[in-house]
Amino acid sequence: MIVSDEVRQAMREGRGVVALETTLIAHGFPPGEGVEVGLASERAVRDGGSVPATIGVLDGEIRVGLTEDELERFDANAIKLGPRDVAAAVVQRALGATTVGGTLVVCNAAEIRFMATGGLGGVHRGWPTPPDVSADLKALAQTRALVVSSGVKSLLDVAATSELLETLGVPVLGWRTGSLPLFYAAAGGPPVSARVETAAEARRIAYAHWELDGGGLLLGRPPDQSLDDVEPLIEQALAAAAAKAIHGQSVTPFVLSYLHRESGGRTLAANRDLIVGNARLAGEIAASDI
Ligand code: PSU
Ligand code: MN
Repeated sequence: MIVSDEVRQAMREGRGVVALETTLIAHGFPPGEGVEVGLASERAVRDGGSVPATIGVLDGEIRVGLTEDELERFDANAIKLGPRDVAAAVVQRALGATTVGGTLVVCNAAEIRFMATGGLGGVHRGWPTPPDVSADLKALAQTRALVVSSGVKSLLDVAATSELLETLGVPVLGWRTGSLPLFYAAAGGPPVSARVETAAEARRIAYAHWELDGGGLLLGRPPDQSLDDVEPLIEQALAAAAAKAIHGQSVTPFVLSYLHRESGGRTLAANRDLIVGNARLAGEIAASDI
């Protein structure tokens, strides 16, 4: 694992460090736009007072903290790396973009305690056909990290995912809300386990959970601009994926790009804005005083 000088120094000085993933850069947006979102997220972490640590696998190494040139290499050719895929990508020198789960296993090794993303993976609709549950959930349960997201991606079965998070003992915090955000939409999700009002409060809950030997926590931040009419389009996108027999790791990228296209770019703008907002909040939490 290679930790950049900046991230290494920030950790030595006890500054806030926020991990960012590369799957959304490589597979969450049209070519070129993912990199812009990644760079904007890094700036947002800095605006929040912390240092960004974007994570991926490059040239046979796990990298924690990337330069702009390095970040630009994470295009659609990158393999999507969940927790089980990182080791093989390193040994086989693949270009690998880490998912939330893949990023969290690296956070565990690097002792990074905060991360931001757009939406967590979870239980796919229709379970057990397909029997598809994102490895993000197990990785989150096992890693001492607080992940800021706009809830769980709403192309999933959000209610089932929320139940599974409870079973796994993952605290689900709501950022100034009592319900888990629905990714594009702010309201209507299942209840959170605790509502928080300030960055310092979120941080204190995370550290109190870790003192009890707990693992990861999810903090759901509602999107600033709620898109409340996307559900019919999500159903269309899932039907299109099924008709094309798309399954496994390809489902999420297919559905996101379908929505971006068919919504005339509205979901794309919403997705970008919520990711950047989550990065900013994670930066504030990581930098806040206990
Ligand atoms: N958030 C976004 N866009 C994304 C993702 C999150 O706004 O593309 C990615 C994350 O990397 C997450 C992955 O871990 O989607 C979930 O993929 P799957 O459903 O295959 O586990
Ligand atoms: Mn899956």
